Amino acid sequence: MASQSSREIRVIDSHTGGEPTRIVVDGGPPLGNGSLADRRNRFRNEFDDVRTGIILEPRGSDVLVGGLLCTPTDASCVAGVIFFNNAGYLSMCGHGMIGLVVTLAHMGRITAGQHRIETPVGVVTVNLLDEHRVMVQNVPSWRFRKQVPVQVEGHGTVTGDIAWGGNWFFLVADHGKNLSSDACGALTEFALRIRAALERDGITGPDGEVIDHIELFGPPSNARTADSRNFVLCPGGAYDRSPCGTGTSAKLACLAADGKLAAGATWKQESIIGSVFDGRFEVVNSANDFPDADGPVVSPTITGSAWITGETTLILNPSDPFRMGIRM
Ligand code: PYC
Repeated sequence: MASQSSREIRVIDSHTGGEPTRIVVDGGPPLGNGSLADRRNRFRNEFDDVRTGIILEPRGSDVLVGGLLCTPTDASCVAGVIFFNNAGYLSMCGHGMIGLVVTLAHMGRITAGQHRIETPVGVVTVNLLDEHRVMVQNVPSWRFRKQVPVQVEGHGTVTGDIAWGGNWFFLVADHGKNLSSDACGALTEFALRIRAALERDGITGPDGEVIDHIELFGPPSNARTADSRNFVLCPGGAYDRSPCGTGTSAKLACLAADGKLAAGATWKQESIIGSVFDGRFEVVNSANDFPDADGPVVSPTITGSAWITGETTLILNPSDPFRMGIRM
């Protein structure tokens, strides 16, 4: 039994294509009623220990993505969400959004059909297709730079595209690695070296944004069920078990820019563990809003499935030396 002064946080856990999401449904930090971007800043500046308590061991793990359920400022939205992980705060999270929508349905807050969700980087339209399957219309996605060479320690030169899909990605195909699920340790180490090389060379987004996701591409395990397989390194050093919704959006922007996929056609992106997201895009005519785009700005739609894995009350007892997580 929790002591009187323990903090209790109610969470609902799910996984989307193997990648876990933990939605905080009660007991989160008091962030006020400002914009979601303001509330995310307040979360970061004043309550970051709550993030670490929820997401780090011993209550969480490096793989877990958290989402704080918020009251939206936009009355047309059913909910707001601020995503976070072991390293900090995510602008958007595709697998997490699919997990959130299935969680809202599990809570009885939504039924099948279209809904709007507010995030710190804009409103996202989602469609609950059945109990598990969700379509997410992600934020506008675009390529910033094509085929940027970078010298990777112990490997040589790789070239990658820099693209935004709700987070910043470096997308690499010429790595020469076998994207096999039993090579995740070596792939993680390799992707970390690519990230270090980008940092060393000052390679960033247009306004100096850190490129904190590395995405490696290879052939699918079965050409009948997917178009490509990926390995995605997340900011905190864990790899995405799902095909990564924002990473798939960045990929769609690059395919559109290269004329390799037509608007409306389906791209099946397989993850390193074999789960698949369906991706499609429409071109959005907003070149003025994205003067740095190398290619069309696309509105990506990502479809995947999530399952509820548990409902828990986290207990943060003041006498527990690790109530705010194991922070190293
Ligand atoms: O699905 O967008 C995503 C995502 C980002 C980090 C982990 N998953």
